[in-house]
Amino acid sequence: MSNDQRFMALALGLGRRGLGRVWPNPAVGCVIVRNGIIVGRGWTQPGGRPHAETMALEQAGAAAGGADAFVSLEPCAHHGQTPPCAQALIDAGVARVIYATPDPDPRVAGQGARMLEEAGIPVVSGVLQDEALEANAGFFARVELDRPFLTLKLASSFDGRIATGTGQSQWITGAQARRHVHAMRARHDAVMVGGGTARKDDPSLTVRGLGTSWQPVRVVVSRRLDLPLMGALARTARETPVILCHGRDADQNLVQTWEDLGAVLLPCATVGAQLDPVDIMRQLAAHGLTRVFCEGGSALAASLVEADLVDQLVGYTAGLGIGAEGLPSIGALGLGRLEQAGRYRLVSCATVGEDVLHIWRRPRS
Ligand code: AOF
Ligand code: ZN
Repeated sequence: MSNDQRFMALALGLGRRGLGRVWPNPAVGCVIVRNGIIVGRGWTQPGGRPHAETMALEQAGAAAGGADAFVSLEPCAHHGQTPPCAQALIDAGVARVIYATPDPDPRVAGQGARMLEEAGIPVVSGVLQDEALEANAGFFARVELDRPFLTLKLASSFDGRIATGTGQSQWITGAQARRHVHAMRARHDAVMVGGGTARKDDPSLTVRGLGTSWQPVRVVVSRRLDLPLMGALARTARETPVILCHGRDADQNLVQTWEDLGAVLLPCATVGAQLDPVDIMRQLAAHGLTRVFCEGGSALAASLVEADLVDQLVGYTAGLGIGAEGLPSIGALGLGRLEQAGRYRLVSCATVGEDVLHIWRRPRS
């Protein structure tokens, strides 16, 4: 690893601290290095501002003059609540800017690099680019694909069931796996479930037990909005945002009731009797979400897998068999042949307590 790569790896690590709490913005990291010594570190702050460079430059103060700035994304060129980061780097008198990957946001898209070059500052792009694309896969998906990066989590028995035939699901996986799920939730902008799960489990979908106060948004997909009005989500919609993706044909009284409870309502298109999963994702991206963590149930999981919208599978598998009368983790897909099933590639496999954690990625060309 070169020195540039080493410092970029640090910037990337700092950037990842923001994951789940900077949407609609990317989670960027920045280190300012003078004579081989780090004089400033920054990362995108909760809510997406201040940007990473602002924080790092502030920390570096006058030491930024003549220093190298490593940023995990091309510095921005547009005027937001503060002047562009490219301008801030110029004003600070940095000697060189090294960034991992260009910013696809049309307000930046190469213009950050151009501003720096026009000011006579040497710019290096593409250092640890793959890692940067991975770290901000959510932001890139939102800007380039009009949808969030989607992870589907399945906590199931050895035979892929998420409940017994009588509906008992608590608990298939152990306490450590469930704690791991909370850590996963914390790194996503939103946790999403289908209406069936919201009705049956009355989940709160919050992050608990990790000493963090930031919460992901809760998303429920329910065409008819037939969700418990006295449930945990309804009770807490004012404290922690609840987004309801519903059909345009949902009962207007229910739409009003949920608005009064403090939920955000996103009307979505339907295909046949179902909500269109592509439109659900488009609406969530338009709302600014970049990383969505779907926790089922089987009908929503099936519609997302069928539409090939799932980028990552996170499986927690427990050592028990529930049998054919149990509820499958993914509902019917109507597959005739194996070639019709999208293949995922194994990324990692580990034990978490008594259970196995396996993570899979859908290769995209
Ligand atoms: C940076 N450093 O830390 C981040 C950047 O709404 P605004 O004004 O905050 O701008 C958001 C855009 O800024 C976002 O779409 C992306 O292009 C860039 N994010 N840029 O130089 C940062 N978070
Ligand atoms: Zn910026």
